[in-house]
Amino acid sequence: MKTQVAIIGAGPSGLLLGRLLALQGIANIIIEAKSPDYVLSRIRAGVLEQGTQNLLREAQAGERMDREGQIHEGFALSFQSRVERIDLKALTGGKTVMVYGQTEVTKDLMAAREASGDVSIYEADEVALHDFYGDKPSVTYTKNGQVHTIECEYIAGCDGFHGIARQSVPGDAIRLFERVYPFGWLGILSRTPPVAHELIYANHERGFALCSMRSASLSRYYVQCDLKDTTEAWSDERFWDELRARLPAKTASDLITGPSIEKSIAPLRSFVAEPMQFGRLFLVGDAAHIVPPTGAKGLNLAASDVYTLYHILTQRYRQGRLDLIQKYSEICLRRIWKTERFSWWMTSILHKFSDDPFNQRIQEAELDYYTSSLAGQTTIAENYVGLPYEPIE
Ligand code: RFL
Ligand code: PHB
Repeated sequence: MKTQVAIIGAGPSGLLLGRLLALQGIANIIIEAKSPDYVLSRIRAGVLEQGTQNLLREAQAGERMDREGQIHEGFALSFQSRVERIDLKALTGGKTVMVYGQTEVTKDLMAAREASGDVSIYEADEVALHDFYGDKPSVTYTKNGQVHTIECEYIAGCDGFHGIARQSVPGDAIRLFERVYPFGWLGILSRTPPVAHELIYANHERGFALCSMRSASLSRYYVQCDLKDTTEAWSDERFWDELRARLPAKTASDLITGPSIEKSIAPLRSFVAEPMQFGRLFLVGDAAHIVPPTGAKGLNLAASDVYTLYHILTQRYRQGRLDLIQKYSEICLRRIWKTERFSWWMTSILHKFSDDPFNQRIQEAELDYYTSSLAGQTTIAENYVGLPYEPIE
């Protein structure tokens, strides 16, 4: 098989890039290790920045999002039994975010790809990248015991943190930056109405909690947990009791509970790989960087990488611009590091890092300071709605 761009991974990065390139007439094939059902079963992000929404519209995959997604004009920070609202819209000159699940985004992009007839290969084993430092890169994989080769001009590594693309780069060509946090998030999905109309991020001496949602009848809640915890150790009852204990009294009493329909534990990590381009290979999304979910940035950062690569490749194929290829890393990394900083900061002010009460008081003072100052609220708001994209010229 032959194509222009081989895309490894059918998560949001790979599907969105594939769709945008196809709409520009740039041929691409997606190679994914898992089945479509498996990809859709991963419950992850829920908050989309305006830049991400716009890109989905440009990909002609935003119709259901615009119909079913909820616009959020603010969110709350809770600490010391207080609830302080960050008014995103007022603080950013009218910007908002959209609550629409990653599962739905993925479903919409998969449907668009199926309708357009562009090739996706699911359940591909032993995916391997070849010759991306030369002029004729290729990707091989096995399926049903047979080896297949895709010859291409560029490879987009959209295969997540554990993918093969980053691992295929020689160790001396890449620099890795990492921080692993000493806790995880235990998340549940339940068919219950959300406890509030807007998200609540709670700092509490027992640990962090988050009240989020997917729709008017579907809630997503998280509590900070120990890294050694297992979902078996957390009955639904234990989860609801712990969540209630970490919320302000009024919110706790408003909480409607029900059986969980999904329960999982995610470790928290900050990670950046530099650079993100190696000859004809580009790393995109979680393959190149991870943020802890506290700022709701992972999927949005993947979308801004896609925006940059999509524009660079479009100019490459439309105008023969080769000079932009080498700019991919620096353009992406400027926005990535600022977003890494925000996600790290949100994580550090909201989570319990130790039993030392001094730390708790410092976090409370920091939250008090930021939420009582217009400058403080503004810096939170402009990062939360998403920093601007750099134009590609
Ligand atoms: P993905 O989604 O991991 O997709 C990568 C795909 O590549 C496939 N793959 C391979 N394919 C072929 N060959 C191989 N060797 C392969 N190895 C892997 C995988 O099967 C998979 O299908 O990466 P992508 O596309 O870059 O998307 C990134 C986002 O998924 C991620 O950043 C977000 O989910 C992070 N995230 C959040 N982001 C937000 O913007 N807002 C949020 O509110 C938010 N909440 C979250 C989150 C992530 C969480 N977890 C579980 C880590 C909440 C949680 C709990
Ligand atoms: C979610 O709804 O899954 C969600 C929302 C906000 C975050 C992280 C996750 O910061």
